Amino acid sequence: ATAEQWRSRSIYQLLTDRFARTDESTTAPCNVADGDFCGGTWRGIIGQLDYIQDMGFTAIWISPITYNLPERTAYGYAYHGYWQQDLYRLNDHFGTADDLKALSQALHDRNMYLMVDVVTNHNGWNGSADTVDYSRFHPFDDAKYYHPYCPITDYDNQTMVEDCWLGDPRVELPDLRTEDQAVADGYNYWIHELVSNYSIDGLRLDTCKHVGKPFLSSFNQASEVFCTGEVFSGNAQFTCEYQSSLDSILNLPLYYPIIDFLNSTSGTTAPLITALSDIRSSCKDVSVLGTFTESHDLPRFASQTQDMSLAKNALALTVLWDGIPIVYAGQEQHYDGYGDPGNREATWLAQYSREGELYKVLAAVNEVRNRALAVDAAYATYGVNVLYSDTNTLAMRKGFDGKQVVSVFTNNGASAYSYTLNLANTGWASGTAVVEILSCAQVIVAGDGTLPVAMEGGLPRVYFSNEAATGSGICQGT
Ligand code: ABC
Ligand code: CA
Repeated sequence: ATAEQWRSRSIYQLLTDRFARTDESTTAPCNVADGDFCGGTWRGIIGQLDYIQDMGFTAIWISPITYNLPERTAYGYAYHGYWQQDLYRLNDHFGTADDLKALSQALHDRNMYLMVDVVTNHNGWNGSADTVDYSRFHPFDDAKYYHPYCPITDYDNQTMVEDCWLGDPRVELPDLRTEDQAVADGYNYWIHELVSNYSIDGLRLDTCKHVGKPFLSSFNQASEVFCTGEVFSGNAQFTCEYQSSLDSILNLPLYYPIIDFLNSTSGTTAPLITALSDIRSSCKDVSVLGTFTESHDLPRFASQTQDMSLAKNALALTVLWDGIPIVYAGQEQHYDGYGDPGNREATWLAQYSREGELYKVLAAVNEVRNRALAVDAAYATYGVNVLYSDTNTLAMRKGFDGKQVVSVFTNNGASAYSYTLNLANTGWASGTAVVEILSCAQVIVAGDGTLPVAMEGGLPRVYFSNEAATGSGICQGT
């Protein structure tokens, strides 16, 4: 699928080993500190697609699917899939070729997309650089395909970031010479075939900051599908530059200001508003950036605050902001692991419960976004318009007249006092009937044209017109 097709999607990110088992167990132990395989599979995912789809997601992003180093390392096994050794062999912990095809088919039967994580920067080796046996890798089975060993010690030195090795002497990540034609040709041939063999709809490209831009652009083209790249930097200018070579990038520059605004009651909106304009002026197309507030590399939101209202604001903002929302499995269950490996908890241990408050908030905000896109595809390209902000609260509009979503986010927290925020410039005329989709409260735009927003308990508020909601599942069709 193309960038234009992906722009209206909403992605659920999962680590294949940690999301669902073939036996559908919800009690199989998974101690994150051990770094063991916990038993998640592609078949297991098929068994839980209702759980994902009922939250309103229209795509999933799974772990890398290739064969990884088989040994137990000082950091445990390669359960995450980022320690690749053979491009032409599947990771048999996750299933067979038929299983992966069945997953792809099951998704397509539901009109959902499959995004696969892909690593091109390195392979994985259990041990130090001087012990690497290059013949164990396939197809790049000789030292000549790799940069000579040097560790990345200075992340501000871009030559070093691209040409030296990630990893450490416990697990080294031998660095491919992706600037060489032979290596680029090998990767391009492989990805083209992989995408077609498994009917993959999109790719998440790992470690893009460590790979040259010319390679990225040829790889994106060769894949013939949408690619979003991981450029691990909070700097908007630096990160956005990669959108000249790739369809999309993960919005790290937005991640930090969202977290700083919402992870405590003392955060502020100003850095987020600055980031909005920085990213808009630096990035080629903000409508296809990946918006997220958790990932398998970063501390869970709930490891920073247990406040449920703040968690709800973070999820609502993730889904309703510009770009393609990405929610990392477990965020809906308020998991609170702190960083790698603590943030890689097994989703099944929460029994795939749909009763939790965050599951319901996600279902509601995905539903209104899906509806807004269905009534007007241009919703995706209507850039967030900030209607109001103070230190702790931000109100915004997204979407053209009559089909807009107006939302209010606050870091006042669960113990906040109640008040009414009379919001101007929503685009709705006085007398318009709108519904607050998280509470299903009916609200009429006031005679002076303002929308009376009932702020309570630090909850986010999200409004959509009754007219645009009619016939949808939003608040029972209102
Ligand atoms: C293993 C162990 C860990 C152990 C670690 C040393 O080794 O499991 O317990 O702590 C995979 C596995 C990991 C594994 C690693 C290494 O491989 O998932 O469990 O860790 O063996 C991607 C993936 C990630 C994956 C890899 C490698 C890459 O998402 O899951 O890890 O295939 C860098 C890379 C980035 C990478 C990330 C983990 O590390 O650039 O591609 N992610 C700064 C640097 C960034 C750096 C980041 C790491 O720190 O600039 O380049 O990312 O924390 C902002 C700045 C940023 C700055 C941040 C912290 O602050 O603007 O530049 O980022 O303000
Ligand atoms: Ca590199």
